Amino acid sequence: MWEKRVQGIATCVKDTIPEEFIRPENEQPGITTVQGTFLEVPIIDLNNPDEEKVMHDIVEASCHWGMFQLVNHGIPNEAISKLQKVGKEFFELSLAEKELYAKPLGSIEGYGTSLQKEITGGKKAWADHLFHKIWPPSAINYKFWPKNPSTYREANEEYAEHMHGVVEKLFKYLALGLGLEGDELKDGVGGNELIYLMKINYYPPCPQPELALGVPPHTDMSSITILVPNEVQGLQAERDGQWYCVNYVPNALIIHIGDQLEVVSNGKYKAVLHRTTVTKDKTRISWPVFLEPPPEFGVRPHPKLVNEQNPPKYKTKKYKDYVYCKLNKILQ
Ligand SMILES: O=C(O)CCC(=O)C(=O)O
Repeated sequence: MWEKRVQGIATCVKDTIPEEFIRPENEQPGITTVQGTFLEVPIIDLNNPDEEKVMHDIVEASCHWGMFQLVNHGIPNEAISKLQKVGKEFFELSLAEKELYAKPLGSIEGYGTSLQKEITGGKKAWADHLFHKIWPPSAINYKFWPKNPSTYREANEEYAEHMHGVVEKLFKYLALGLGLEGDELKDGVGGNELIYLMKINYYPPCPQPELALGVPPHTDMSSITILVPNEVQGLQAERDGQWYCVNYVPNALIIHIGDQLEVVSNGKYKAVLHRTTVTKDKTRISWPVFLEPPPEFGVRPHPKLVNEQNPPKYKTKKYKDYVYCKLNKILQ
């Protein structure tokens, strides 16, 4: 099994990486990254007393970038550090201990490496991951939460609790910005049944980072993704057909607009196309939390946002069907 995990491969390879990780030239970050320019992704202060400005900035960023960084977001730095510490410690365990949490066939939750069907162009991504739901309590399956380190559960529960404030504020501002009532956008993607799916991406050092990708280009299937990275650079976003590095801002939360928010807003908010790169000598780790509708929940353009002049641009689709089509590359 060790040879299947990228973390294991990374410890065995010397100067060159196996062929299955070498991306085609039109995807290689060494060729396709705009060098020397960091993308000026909007940085928004969520604690700014001028709420009109906060709303305006969030709406602008969501319409034109699909991405922004939130500072003064209300999640204590200590809670984030604890989350990062236990996640890092889990990946530093022996392979045998990590494999106790290996994804069963057909499960999204668990420890693993990208599935064949998620792999683009037959190439593999330079990353391992762990997925598990952290909210609501009825959706949690603790069998996928590592017992080692012993504070793993406490750190994840604490982080989930702190996230609620950010989630509520984001949905409220995004709704008001479309002329909806405060709850209406969140209700359109699952309301109180919204699922928080935690993922840890573990990107080990890579001897040929210019040829490989950590995560290939994609938009998130979620409504919104709230991500904290460690301090190692690696997130890139597409802008006008070019790939740019996104600057690491200490203690910021990176917000991605996902596909379901694009649907419910009838295309006003744009899901961001992004990918990750890896580095020669540092391990990058990131903790995205995907805010997802329950599987049976039908997502559609909000009825208040469509009319004769603005017909729906997307079909109504149960989230589980959306996921199936996207993973199997079936036209939505
Ligand atoms: O690691 C990152 O910064 C982004 C991760 C990501 O896009 C994903 O896991 O879907």
